[in-house]
Amino acid sequence: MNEQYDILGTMVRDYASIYWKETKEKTQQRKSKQVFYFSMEFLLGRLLVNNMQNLGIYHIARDGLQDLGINIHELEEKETDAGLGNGGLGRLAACLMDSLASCGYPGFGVSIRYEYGFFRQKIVNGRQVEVPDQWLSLGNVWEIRKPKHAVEVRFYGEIDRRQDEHGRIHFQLKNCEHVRCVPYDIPIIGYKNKITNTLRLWSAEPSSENLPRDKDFHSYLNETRELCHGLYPDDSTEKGKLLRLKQQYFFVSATLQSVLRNHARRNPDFENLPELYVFHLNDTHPILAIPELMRLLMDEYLYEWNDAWEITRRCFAYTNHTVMTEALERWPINFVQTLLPRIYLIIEEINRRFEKQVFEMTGNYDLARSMSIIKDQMIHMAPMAIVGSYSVNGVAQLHSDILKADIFNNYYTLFPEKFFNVTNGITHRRWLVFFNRHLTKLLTSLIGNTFISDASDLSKLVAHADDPSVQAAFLQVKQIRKDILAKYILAHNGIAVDVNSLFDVQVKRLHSYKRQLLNVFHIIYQYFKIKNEQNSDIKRTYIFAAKAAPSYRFAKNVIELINAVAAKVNNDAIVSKFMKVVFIENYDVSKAEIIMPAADISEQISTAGKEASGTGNMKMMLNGAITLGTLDGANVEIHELVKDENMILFGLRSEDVTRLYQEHRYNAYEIYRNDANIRRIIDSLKDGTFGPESAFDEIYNEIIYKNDEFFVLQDFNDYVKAQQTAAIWYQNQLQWAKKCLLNIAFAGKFSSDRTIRDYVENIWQLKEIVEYED
Ligand code: 4GP
Repeated sequence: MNEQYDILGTMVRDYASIYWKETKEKTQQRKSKQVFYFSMEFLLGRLLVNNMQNLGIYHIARDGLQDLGINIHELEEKETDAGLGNGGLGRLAACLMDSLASCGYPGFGVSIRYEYGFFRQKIVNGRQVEVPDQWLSLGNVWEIRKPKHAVEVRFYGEIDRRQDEHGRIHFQLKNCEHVRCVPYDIPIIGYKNKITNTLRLWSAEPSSENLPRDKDFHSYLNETRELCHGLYPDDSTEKGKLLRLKQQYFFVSATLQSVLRNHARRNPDFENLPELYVFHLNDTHPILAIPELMRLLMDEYLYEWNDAWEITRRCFAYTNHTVMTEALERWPINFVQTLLPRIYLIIEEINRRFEKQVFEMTGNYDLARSMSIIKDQMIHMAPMAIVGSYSVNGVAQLHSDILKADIFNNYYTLFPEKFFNVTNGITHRRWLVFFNRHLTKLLTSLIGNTFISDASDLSKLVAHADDPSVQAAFLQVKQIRKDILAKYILAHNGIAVDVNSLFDVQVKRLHSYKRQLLNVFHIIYQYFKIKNEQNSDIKRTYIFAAKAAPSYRFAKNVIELINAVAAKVNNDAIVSKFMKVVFIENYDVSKAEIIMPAADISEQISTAGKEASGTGNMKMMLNGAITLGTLDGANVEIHELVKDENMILFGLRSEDVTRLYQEHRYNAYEIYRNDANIRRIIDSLKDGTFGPESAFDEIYNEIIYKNDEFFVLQDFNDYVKAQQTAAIWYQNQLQWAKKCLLNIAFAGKFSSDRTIRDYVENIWQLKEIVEYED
């Protein structure tokens, strides 16, 4: 079966390679501007179905295989997820690549060919255990190794300064470590438009140019191999941190060297670089690309500082994905000095000139210092991104507004023209058309199939939302999808869930600001209530899936709590008649493809102002779920479209949260003391209801002693009310279906095709290279 999958995959890849070559040729001939999307993460998931569908050969292949007695779905299951990402940021990168090609724009995604993807999660005795994700162990049919395009990247060493006869100083690295970077290219196939772009993943190999320095030969080999071992090596240690910095420089240097080498072959100089390329930085991880481009232009191609800077700052654009301060990257100066001595000098000079510029603009020395890239012995990556880019954007309107008003306010005040918003999106082809064919069939029977290439046509569904027969048909489709998920749950969790119950779904990374805890507290509340009343308004199935960062203890404790509550609820003879709790192990793209279509309620309950955008909210909306959420991230834009009648809002607004933080008036203990329901829930963490008495201390302490940083208790009662509203709405099934249909109808905005067009028009300025022929 694996062999059959390999053969099919290879055939599909070879079929796509004709368009791959043509796309490259067209781009060269027309001198089309291209985007290079630099990202440490691409959470691709599986590619077989997506690629065959985009090439328009899925049905032919399916029928052909059937004639040979082969079930295509069984082959599909043989593919391993490419999990080269942690969460939202990585999945967004994958969706954007799909839409870039599907909208007919040329470009590359660039990253690292990690040998191990994000860890696989196992739940053992209710706890998360991490095991390696050996996604390459059976090979990867989609990649092509391109040794001819290899480049050398250099680390460590000393700087040699030499003055030429014109007085110009030349910098050269000597005694450095060489690593050979070999690209593996993966085709990114556009939807039925004959465009195929490239995802280029760089892999590190020992270099024959390397001369032993202070390291022995074997340490050099080991360190080189280690470089691409895994996604985000553990950076709780010095060694881990250094490795991560090395990874960041490794792939940006390799990419820029190869771009410039290619450019130099076809152009007399680099003045036109910004007309031909935009280098997009997916968060700050690839930010060393800015000083690296300066280095290449000055040291290799002999540009003066000012000319090199003029080219550089017109090439880069940067997206921020989070306001959480712990995620804003900073590197100790000595790390960068040691690992990348020349790059450090360039960063220092960028900073010196930037501070001077701010001082000249404002006359305020303190301000200039506070905005500095280098402070407190650290290099601050976000300021460097802002200084070196012509564009800075957030990923939903509220988030972009917060960047301007809050964390990047000083920069915005001085350089307002750099700031943009581009609301995230998801590829609606993967997330609806290919993986929810039941719903797609219903939609095409009602509104035709133009929405597949133009998601705004989903709005045609508004005209059908009032029709009871359409509502009934929708409910039937939902039932089928819930049935598929229920079977999965039975097979993997051994829990029988009722497909007539409300499927209440929270699937995303586990983080305290996303407040899975609020959801669990409500479940505990329901548990006590049902135990007491021996009855319930409706039946519910609470579904969770989430990975916690391996070193994030609180998050792991929440997973443990979810599983402990699940065990209690599911084994209670009375309560389990009305509710079930399920934690689905190892959340990844393939799991999401089963879960999203089955959701009735989409839980988007982060503390307002903290979730940059969210994209799971868009996936569930598109599949006909109702959002129950705070006014945060892209929820705000969902609400603007579907209004109060079709979404359940609750909780603090972002401005309330800011005020609470500023005024230091919040007192979680007071809420605990004065509210009997809340007290009972919190006490249950300690009194042995869900496990040994100290099992959930981490959570208890967070709420009571650390004053509940994310306002779980503050929002609790409003959340309970929101859940009651959901129950009331759910009881009228046809009205419920109408709301779901309207959600689908308004989801067109959240296609990543729209996101790509926003980037293209407002930031990248690319031109389509496609003439649609179908
Ligand atoms: C995530 C944000 O948390 C999420 O709100 C957003 O939708 C997503 O990026 C894509 O923009 N951030 C990350 C991260 O995944 O690693 O910072």
